[in-house]
Amino acid sequence: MSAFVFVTPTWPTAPWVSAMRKAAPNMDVRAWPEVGKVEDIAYAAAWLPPPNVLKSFPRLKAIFSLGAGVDAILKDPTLPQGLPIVRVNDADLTNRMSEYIVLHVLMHHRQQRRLDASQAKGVWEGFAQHAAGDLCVGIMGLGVLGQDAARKLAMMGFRVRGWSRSPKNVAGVESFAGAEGLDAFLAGTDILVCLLPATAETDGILNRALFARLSRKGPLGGPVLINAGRGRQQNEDDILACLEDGTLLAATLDVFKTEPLPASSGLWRHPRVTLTPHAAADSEPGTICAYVAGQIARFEKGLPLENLVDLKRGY
Ligand code: NDP
Ligand code: OXD
Repeated sequence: MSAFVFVTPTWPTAPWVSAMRKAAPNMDVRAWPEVGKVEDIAYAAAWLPPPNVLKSFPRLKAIFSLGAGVDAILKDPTLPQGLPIVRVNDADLTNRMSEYIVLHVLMHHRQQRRLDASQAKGVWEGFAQHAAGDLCVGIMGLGVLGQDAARKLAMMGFRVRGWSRSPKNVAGVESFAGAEGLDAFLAGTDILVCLLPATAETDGILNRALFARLSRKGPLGGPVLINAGRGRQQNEDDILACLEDGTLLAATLDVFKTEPLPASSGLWRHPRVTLTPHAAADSEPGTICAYVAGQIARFEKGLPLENLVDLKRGY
């Protein structure tokens, strides 16, 4: 019988093994490094697999990323070539991300950090509140996650625009595409949300030159950055310097160049930075394993796998 293995050295494996056994009761489920006979392994689900592990399974048929992003798998320099790689596209994960984006857009829009500071000082002090429609939220990455967050923000009355490689048709969301669409996209954006995948093209994209192109006409008095994509995309020195000189008003960051964020980072203590520990949209073992088991069932019936990674694009 073919076997399934988790290769997740930085995660506790017990909840994943038990969720997969529940989702696929007839599957022989294992967890690296207790892989048994490597010839048995037909499917692997991974997050940050150590080099040479996936490569050591000679009969591997497909690899599953346990997150929506696939950079954690593509960085394996020994990744076996020619195998399908499936990424997560799951309603539970998508809803979690949209909750995070809506929460932080609202937090900046309603100036909650300033109100918290007043409360901490025991001061009864309000700040001008604006209509949602006075602000434009610009989402970089209008894929599965970006489109869902865009729809939910538009439903709340925000003006919403998105930027992607190819143009999109999403009700209530203005679409901008490619390098030629970036300037116009940024020029009208008050709150910039990044939900891009980590690729060679998006590395370092969130930098001073880009922040300087954001709108400065919005009611908050300066542009806000929310990054829940990947830390590789942001220049953290630029973010701190731009917060100091007013190029940025505030930031919410869920992802960092180095995770956990080193104690020495000035981001920890900046009064206009809100940090979360890569927790915007956790992969929940029950729903993700049901999704993976469903994909394997399709594959074994001869149906195509869904949500395949395009290695040429890198996502
Ligand atoms: P998708 O692949 O569905 O969407 C990616 C979007 O980015 C697409 O719209 C794509 O354009 C666009 N894009 C990619 N490269 C470029 C580029 N060079 N220029 C312009 N647009 C580009 O991914 P998801 O929405 O599912 O996930 C997005 C990312 O979110 C993940 O890769 C991961 O990094 C991050 N993530 C973070 C989590 C967290 O907890 N912080 C949790 C889950 C995901 P096009 O549509 O034209 O292809
Ligand atoms: C993901 C993540 O890519 O959690 O799903 O970062």
